[in-house]
Amino acid sequence: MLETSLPIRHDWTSAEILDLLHQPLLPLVYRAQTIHRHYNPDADIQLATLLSVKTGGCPENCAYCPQSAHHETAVQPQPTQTVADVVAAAQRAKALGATRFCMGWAWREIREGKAFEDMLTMVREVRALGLEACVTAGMLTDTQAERLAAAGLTAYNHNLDTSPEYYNQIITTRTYGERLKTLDCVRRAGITVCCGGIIGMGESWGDRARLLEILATLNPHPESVPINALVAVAGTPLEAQPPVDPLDLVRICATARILMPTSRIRLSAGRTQLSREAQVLCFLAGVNSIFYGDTLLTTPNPDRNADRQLLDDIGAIY
Ligand code: SAM
Ligand code: DTB
Ligand code: SF4
Repeated sequence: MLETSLPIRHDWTSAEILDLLHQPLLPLVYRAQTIHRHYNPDADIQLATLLSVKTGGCPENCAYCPQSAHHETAVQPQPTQTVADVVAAAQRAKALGATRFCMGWAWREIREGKAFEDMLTMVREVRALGLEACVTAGMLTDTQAERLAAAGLTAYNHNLDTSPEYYNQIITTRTYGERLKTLDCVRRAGITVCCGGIIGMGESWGDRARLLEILATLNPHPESVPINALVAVAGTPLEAQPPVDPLDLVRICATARILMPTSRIRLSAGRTQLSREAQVLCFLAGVNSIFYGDTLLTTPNPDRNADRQLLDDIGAIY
């Protein structure tokens, strides 16, 4: 039977996923593209713009993150951005063609108070512009998730980052279980889930398969799956990690597309290290979103004009 006529699966095993990851590249990409075109016939590429609302000084010790207070990096803690500044940034992003606006807070968890009330206002204002709104701000409670849902939040980003087995090599200030619990709160509140990981932190192919297994056995699948290539930032414990082989990234994107046919697969951090051709291969493998704008949260992203040129050169719908 044609794979595209089978129901979407939530029972993938890591052995099956490893087998996919190890397929010859071209048949793997062909299979991913076939599934992609069946489930997402427009194959449009969503442009999402990121803004760091609260930068640096984070109490968590994520080994990859330039914003952790545990690492000495060039990122200095900044005052939290005001509602007016955030709304102005969202207006600019919209005028430049983004349809989703993602706001980040370098927090372990959301706390009650003015900062949270401001976050709710930012969400309402971004939605009022007709943009999708996404927030990433660490752990949250059921009540906070419900309030974000009531403000109109489209998605909450909370990444699992890597496999449960490799997790404590990367972060020790929180557990994988806490991450999953937060995702559950988000889901229960009716907010869509944005959850993915980072490739290139020294993890094995087995770890990559396990991360994909956890994502692909969530039911429903996360609506949005960011695939980040590590940005090795000076001063972080992972500063000396070698860059990911772009073809490995293509394999991971293709496998994510096969496992989660209707999710937006987002080629996220690390695009400055990728050639145009490598990015096009990722699109062929089923990637259908990128971060659009000159910075991610604190690190560079490709130039806006270069991204538009690339999308125009391949005739992409965006
Ligand atoms: N503090 C919140 C949290 O960790 O959930 C939200 C902000 S945090 C910066 C959002 C995500 O950015 C992380 O989960 C991680 O996947 C990604 N990220 C952070 N630093 C990165 C880096 N150097 N390279 C690639 N991805 C990174
Ligand atoms: C995601 O998975 N990647 C984005 C977004 N979600 C919040 C963040 C990437 C951050 C890269 C490092 C930085 O710029 O600080
Ligand atoms: Fe803090 Fe998030 Fe960075 Fe971890 S990834 S240090 S939780 S901002």
